[in-house]
Amino acid sequence: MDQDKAPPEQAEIRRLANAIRGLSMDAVEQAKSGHPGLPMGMADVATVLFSRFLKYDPADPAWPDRDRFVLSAGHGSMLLYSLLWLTGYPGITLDNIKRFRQVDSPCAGHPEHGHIPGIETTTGPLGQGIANAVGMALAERILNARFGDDLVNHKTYVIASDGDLMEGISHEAIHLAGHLKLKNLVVLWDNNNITIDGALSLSETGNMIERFEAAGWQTTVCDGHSAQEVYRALHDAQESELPVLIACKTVIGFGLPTRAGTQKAHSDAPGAEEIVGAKKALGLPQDAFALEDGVLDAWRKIGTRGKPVHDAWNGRKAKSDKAAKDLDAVLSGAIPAELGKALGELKAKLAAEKPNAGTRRTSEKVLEVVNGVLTTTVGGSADLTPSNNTKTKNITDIKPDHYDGRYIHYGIREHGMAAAMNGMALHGGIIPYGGTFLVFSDYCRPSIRLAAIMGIRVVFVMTHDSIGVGEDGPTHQPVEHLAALRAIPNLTVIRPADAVETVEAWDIALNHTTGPSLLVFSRQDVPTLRTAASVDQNLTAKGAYEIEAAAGAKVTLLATGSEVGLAVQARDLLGKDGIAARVVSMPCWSLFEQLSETDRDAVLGKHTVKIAVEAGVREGWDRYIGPHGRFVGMHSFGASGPYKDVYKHFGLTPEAVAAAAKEALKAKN
Ligand SMILES: Cc1ncc(C[n+]2csc(CCOP(=O)(O)OP(=O)(O)O)c2C)c(N)n1
Repeated sequence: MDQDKAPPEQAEIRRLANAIRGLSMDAVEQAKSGHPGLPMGMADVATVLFSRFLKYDPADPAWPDRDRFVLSAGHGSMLLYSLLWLTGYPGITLDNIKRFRQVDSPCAGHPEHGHIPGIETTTGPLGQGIANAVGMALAERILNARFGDDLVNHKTYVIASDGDLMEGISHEAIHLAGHLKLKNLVVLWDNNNITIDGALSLSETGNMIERFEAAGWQTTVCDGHSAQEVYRALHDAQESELPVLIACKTVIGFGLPTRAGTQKAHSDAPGAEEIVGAKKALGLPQDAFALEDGVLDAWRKIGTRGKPVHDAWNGRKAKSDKAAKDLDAVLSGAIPAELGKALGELKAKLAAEKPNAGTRRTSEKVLEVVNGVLTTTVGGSADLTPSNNTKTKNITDIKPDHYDGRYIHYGIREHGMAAAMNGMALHGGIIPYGGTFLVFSDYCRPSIRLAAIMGIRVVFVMTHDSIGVGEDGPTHQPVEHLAALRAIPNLTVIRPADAVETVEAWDIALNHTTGPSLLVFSRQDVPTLRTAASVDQNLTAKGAYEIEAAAGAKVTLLATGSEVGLAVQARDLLGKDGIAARVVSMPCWSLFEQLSETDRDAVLGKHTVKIAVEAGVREGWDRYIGPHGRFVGMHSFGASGPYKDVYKHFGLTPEAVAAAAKEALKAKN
């Protein structure tokens, strides 16, 4: 944004900022719930940012070249709601603010992406926002490398609190941003020395400035209540070659007569007396939600500042026909039909070749095709690239100052990786996928959960899916993870059984635009079970389907991933004993749940005895196996040893499955 040349007047900024303070106090008081401290403390900083630097146009909140603003400290949500309403964003009214934190209001307790245009990401779990912002800033650099300054050249601004910077995820995010030299990232730290328990000194003695500098950031300090100092700091940040930290010294709850500067300002309704005193001190009208004369007009005018810049961008875009078309295509996130065709061909080829391979290896083959057809996929791994098989030969690395690649070495930063992927997806123009071991999905879980809440397309690649990991032992063998991940609403967890299902899983994940997918791949080799006859449709998309039929079946063996092959062997054993058993592959429970009851019953085999086979814990399986069924799986953590021995050790064998089926049949009859 072409900032105004001269720093703003202190009185002007204070008057505008006090509108935020008044709205925030009143909304929290009305709701008898919320956090007035941060909005009141950071109002001056935010006002300088929104009135002088931030590039945005409320008339088109989705303008792709807008600056992103992330309120990482989501508890201060009234700051964001005030700014969005004051500057004239659609989708928010004063009535909405009056109903802050009520179920019918888009002004939720913490900012929720999708509720109001201008909420770039859902925040609340501290540390996530700043880590999302790293992904947004990186996405900008990647698209900038492709489309140039004329079409893509914006910044990502973050307001982060002490809590954001104390959370471990911030370490990963800060170092990743520093390493990648994300010069378009600016963090405004609300340096107020207060957390919920009291003074920051209760729990922190580190030097934040030195910490950021050690990670490769440019840093500066300012008085967060001085318009000139905040202006100067933001002005200097514009030309930085490094990511920038601006430490803004502020008073939490600025303006509250007795609570300002104390932890009492952090949350809770200030109370009538405190509000009366604050409004007097700040020169605000006493009536609830009333603004000083002319302030709303002044804010609305500020909200139009971006229009000429936006118009100029539109003009440049109109001139560059081909690039503009490409940019639109990339930003649309659409998957060309060509990909479906290419994946179909790969499926047929794999069904014919019948590889005996870990699904992680097949996944690499799929990605080779995907990355060849799409230009929007950006892969990565948390330092497990050769194990996760996430890097294909046709893409190159993204490096500091070189953002024209499509692969990110995230380092050993699972949490930061997952949050950055969310940020890239939110930014738009990129379909992020990234890998680690399934057991370390625990380290990504908070971000996976947020991706699911936001309903964004992110593909989490989780290899080494079970005790099949073998020698690395129980620390590396997931057992409860599938159940725990399946418990996250709106997360599509797919554990393919073979090469064909692996292709289908990727097809589903890439085309699924309303939520994240998590693909679970085996380390160890698995046979190809699907035949050429069944590759013309995506059976994985049904969630579960009969992979081996049996006339007059008495038993249904339900299995996922590498255990489908095991179930097929058990079926053969049962057949030898004259017991007809069918096998159902269940790669994705949540998709299966979307089938009609009749279809589900047909797949499960209504009148058969059901045996579930999965190298994970039992949680969840009972709903499919019913009271007469059996579960063959894990009842404890795993053990270190060659994987075939480990399977045997825990009774995950075709013989054990066949025995369980016989026992269940006997008990039923
Ligand atoms: C991951 C996570 N842990 C805990 C909380 C609960 N919580 C909300 S704000 C906060 C800390 C408040 O201190 P600070 O971040 O400095 O914010 P301020 O008091 O300055 O508004 C905590 C612990 C949270 N939102 N997220």
